[in-house]
Amino acid sequence: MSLAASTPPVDYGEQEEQMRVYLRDGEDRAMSLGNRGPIRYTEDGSVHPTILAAYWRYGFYVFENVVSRTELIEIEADLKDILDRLPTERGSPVDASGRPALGVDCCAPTLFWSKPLGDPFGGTKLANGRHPVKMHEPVAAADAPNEVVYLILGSLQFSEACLRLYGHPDILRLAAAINGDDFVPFTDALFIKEPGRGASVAWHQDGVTHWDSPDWDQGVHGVNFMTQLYGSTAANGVWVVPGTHKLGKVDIRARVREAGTERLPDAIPVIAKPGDLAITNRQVLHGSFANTSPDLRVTVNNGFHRRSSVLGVEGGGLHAVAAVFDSDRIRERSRVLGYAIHARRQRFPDEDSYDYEPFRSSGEIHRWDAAAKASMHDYNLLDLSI
Ligand SMILES: O=C(O)CCC(=O)C(=O)O
Repeated sequence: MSLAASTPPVDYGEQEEQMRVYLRDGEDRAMSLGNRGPIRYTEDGSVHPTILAAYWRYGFYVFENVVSRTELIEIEADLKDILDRLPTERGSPVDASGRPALGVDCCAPTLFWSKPLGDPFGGTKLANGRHPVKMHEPVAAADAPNEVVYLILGSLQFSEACLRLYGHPDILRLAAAINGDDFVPFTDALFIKEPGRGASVAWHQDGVTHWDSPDWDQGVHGVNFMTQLYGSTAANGVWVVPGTHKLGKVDIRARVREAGTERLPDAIPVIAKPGDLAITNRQVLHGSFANTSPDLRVTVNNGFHRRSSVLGVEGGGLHAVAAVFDSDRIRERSRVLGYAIHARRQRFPDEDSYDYEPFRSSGEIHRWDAAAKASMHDYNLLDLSI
């Protein structure tokens, strides 16, 4: 797949007019909700409390202008390389140039395929059945491939620029403000929504382990960071139903039934420009529609948890094999954070580098070098999936 390939926009078929109205209304509501703006800190360096209050109120927030143009260009260059190296089709060992394809030597779940404009998870038992309703699957152009890769897990092993982004001090300060200074990694991904091809991600709430826990609260399943390489629109972006992270398990089928459509009336799209960063509470009801628009969306996705949500907990098994997460497992998975911070310091030596409290208190030092790079293969087998 190539970014240059232009795909003629397609539409939602007989639902096109309703969809257009929904997208336009959603965009208006997104811009007036009160959960967006630049990242701001108080004098003592804490994330500004009004930002955190809005995040906890709505379950998501859009930070404007977080990632520099220089960094976006580097991420884009890596993305192009990743796309060039994808298998020619599902099951193929080689890319379009005949080289061993990206991800085919990985044991961890890595490449996710869908038919163009399809909804591979909706209405299935996959991923613990957490996507109970299938989204509308518009018809793709006749010349579209049979399948596209729309999601890549373990993405930091394929891109040093994405690894450096993972060490971004604003991202890590926010992760600490939400999950505590001893926050831990969850998983990393690239979501690729090609114009006229990108798959739906049906309505769901993330998180599988803590819904019935006596310790359940609005933040127990952590937070996802979604950096936008090309921006995010109502047509290609994630939609969120504000406040649903406070409700426990939402009856998604009932919501769609009551609305008479999968266009949930109270949902709000993430509207973002290149370099903006959206954060979404993993419990908030969210999803995205098939991308019939002419605009590509690429989200660099990194998740983080509270340590207390993970330590001693049996994982959900969605991103990695289920196991009880002990402190060795957490330390081993957190190594990648150390590499990210060091790789970033090498590339941006004048930046105020993030000082991760668990490394400070344990004295652990992580260096980003060739050996570290080699050790990243399949690192996401250790994802802390809850
Ligand atoms: O980026 C998307 O379209 C979906 C993202 C999502 O559902 C997730 O990260 O849980």
